[in-house]
Amino acid sequence: MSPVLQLKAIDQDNSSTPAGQIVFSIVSTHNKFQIDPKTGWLSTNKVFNRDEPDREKEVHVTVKASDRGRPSLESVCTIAVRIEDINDNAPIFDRAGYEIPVAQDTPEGTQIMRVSATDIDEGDNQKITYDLMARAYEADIEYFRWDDKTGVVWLNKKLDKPVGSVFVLKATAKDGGLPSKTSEVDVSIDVKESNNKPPIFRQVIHI
Ligand SMILES: [Ca+2]
Ligand SMILES: [Ca+2]
Ligand SMILES: [Ca+2]
Repeated sequence: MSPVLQLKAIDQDNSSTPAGQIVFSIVSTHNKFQIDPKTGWLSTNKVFNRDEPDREKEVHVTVKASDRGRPSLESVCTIAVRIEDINDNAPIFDRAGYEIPVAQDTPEGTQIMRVSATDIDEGDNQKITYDLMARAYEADIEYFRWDDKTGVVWLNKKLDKPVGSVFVLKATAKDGGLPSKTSEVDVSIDVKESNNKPPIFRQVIHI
């Protein structure tokens, strides 16, 4: 239950008579808010969710100020309550893991892959920063460079490793919330046979 705002109403009748005494109540039937009949303090009755699936970005509530006169006179007012986002979702990678074959003779500077994650929060809470790190051998990471905003990964130096070698890495996606939330995923880069072999003569037999 969080306070939202205090409603004020003025009644020109004398406040020492029932006709000048104000009682606040809620007209809306959705039951998402409550109001203190005397002070006019409006407060929440539930936890809202801006994100999927509820998408409660703005919630309307209609309140009523009635006097105690007979008959009672009243006035109604509708308030739009804007729901602010909290960082309750971590980024989610578009794959459970990445397994990328890269030819052994791939030139440095070639884009070899892109990691991608999405976050259903808003603003900084959904702004993702990517990082890549070696799981097995720290020096492995020197073969790669990446853009921490787009998740694009390039080869940073020639793959001077035998065919069949595997770089065991991990990618992380961290959002900009306070506190932030982070997800990680396995990335393995497999060194494959070169695509471009030089032509080789077949054995020629002279008779
Ligand atoms: Ca009145
Ligand atoms: Ca988030
Ligand atoms: Ca959220």
